[in-house]
Amino acid sequence: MIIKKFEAETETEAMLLVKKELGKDAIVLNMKTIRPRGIYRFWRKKMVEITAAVDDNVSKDKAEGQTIDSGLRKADNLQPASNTKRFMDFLESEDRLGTLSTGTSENAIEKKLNNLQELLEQQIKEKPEIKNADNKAEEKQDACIELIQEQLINNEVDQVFVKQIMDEISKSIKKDSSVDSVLSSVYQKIILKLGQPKFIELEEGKRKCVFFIGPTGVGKTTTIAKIASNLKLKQKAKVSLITSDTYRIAAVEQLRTYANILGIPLSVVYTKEELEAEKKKYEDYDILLIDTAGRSHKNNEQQEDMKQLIDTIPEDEREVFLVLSATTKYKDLIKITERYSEITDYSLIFTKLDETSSLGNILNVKLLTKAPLSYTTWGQNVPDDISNIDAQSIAKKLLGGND
Ligand SMILES: Nc1nc2c(ncn2[C@@H]2O[C@H](COP(=O)(O)OP(=O)(O)OP(=O)(O)O)[C@@H](O)[C@H]2O)c(=O)[nH]1
Ligand SMILES: [Mg+2]
Repeated sequence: MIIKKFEAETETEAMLLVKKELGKDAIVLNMKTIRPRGIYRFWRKKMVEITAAVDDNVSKDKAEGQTIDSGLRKADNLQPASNTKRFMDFLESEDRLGTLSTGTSENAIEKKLNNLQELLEQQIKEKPEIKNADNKAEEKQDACIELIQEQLINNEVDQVFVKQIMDEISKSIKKDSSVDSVLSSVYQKIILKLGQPKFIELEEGKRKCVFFIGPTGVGKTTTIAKIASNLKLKQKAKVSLITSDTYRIAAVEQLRTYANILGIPLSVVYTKEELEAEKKKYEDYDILLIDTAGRSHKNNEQQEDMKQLIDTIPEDEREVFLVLSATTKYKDLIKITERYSEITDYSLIFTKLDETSSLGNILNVKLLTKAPLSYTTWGQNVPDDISNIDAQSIAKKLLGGND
C-alpha cells in the first residue's frame, strides 16, 4: 500500500493531484482543511489536505508519470519501508518540514482512531497472558491482532476476508510495531478494500438512464425519491422518473407522490417498447431514474424480464444500481448478487444502515462482487437519509468505533 498527502486550495484541485500521481484507483483515507499557523497565517489561504492511498501493484499499472513509490522516497529520503512505517514517517516528515500542518492534526487518521486505540490498549492490559508475559511487546501485538480480528468478526465480516486482511497487513507490521500502527494498517487496508466508489455524475450533453434493481422491500423506490430530490434541488438537474413496477397496486402511486412533490414527470412502462418510447420522449433531460419491481432472485422468469428491460438501453447509456439492505443475511446476499450479476454489471447501494449494528456485509459484498460501492441510506426520510458511501466511517465502525 502506498500512502501520500496532497495539498491544494480546493478539494477538486487536491483530488486532481491525487488522480494524477496515484492513478484513478487511489482511495481517499482522510480529508481536512488546514488552517495556516504562525505570523503569516493572515496572508495565507486555507488549504485542503487529502491523504490518499493505493495498492502498490495498482499504482504501478495505472498512475501517470512517475510512480508514487519513487516520488515518496525522493521527496522524503525514505528507504523502502513497511506500509505503516512509511505512513508514520511521512506524517513526521511533514511536521519536520514545517508545512501548513495544524501540528495537533485534529482530524488526522491516528486521532480519529484514538478512542479505538485506547479501547484496545485497555482490553490488552486485561488479558492474563499479557500480565505474566516476559516478552510484553510481542505478546501485546498478538493480543492486539486477536482483538482486531474478533472485532471484525463481531461486525460480521466474513472469516475469509478477515484472514485476507490480517495476512496482508502482517507482511507490513514489525514485531515491535505499536498498537496504533497495527490499528492504522488495518484501518487503511479496509478503506482500500472498500475501493473507489461510483456515484451518479451528470455529464454535459449526455443523458443518463439509471436503473434501480433489487429484492423486494429493500428501499429502491424510497432511494430513488431521495436521489431525485438531490439531483433536482441541489444540482438543478432535469430529472424524469419512470417506473416499470406495475405488479404492486400501490407502487406507482408511491412514486407519483414523490414526483408530484418534486414537480418532475413520472411515466409508467409495461413493456420494453414503452421504455424505448419514453427514452425518446425525454431526450433533452439530464437523467431518467428507472424504478423496477422488487424481484425474487429465485424466479427465473422475472429475472429474464428484468434483463430484457435493462438491455433496452445500450450499456454506454445506462447505469445500474443494485439496492441491497444491510440487514439481509450474508448467505442470502451471496445468492442475490450472483443472480443479478448474470443480468448486468452494477454498483451497490446499501439501505437500512439504521436497522443494523453490523456493517460487515458492506465489506463482504464489495469483496465478493468487486462492484463499486455508491450510496448508503439510514432511514425513511426523503430526501435526507442518504449520503455518498463514507469508507472512513465504515472502516472505523468495523473496527469497533462509533463514528
Ligand atoms: N429504516 C429504514 N427504512 C427504509 C430505508 N429505506 C427505505 N425504507 C423503508 O423500507 C420500506 C420499503 O421501501 P420501498 O422504497 O418501498 O422499497 P422497494 O425496494 O421499492 O420495495 P418494492 O418496490 O416492494 O420491491 C418502506 O417502509 C421505506 O420507508 C432505510 O434506509 N432505513
Ligand atoms: Mg418499490
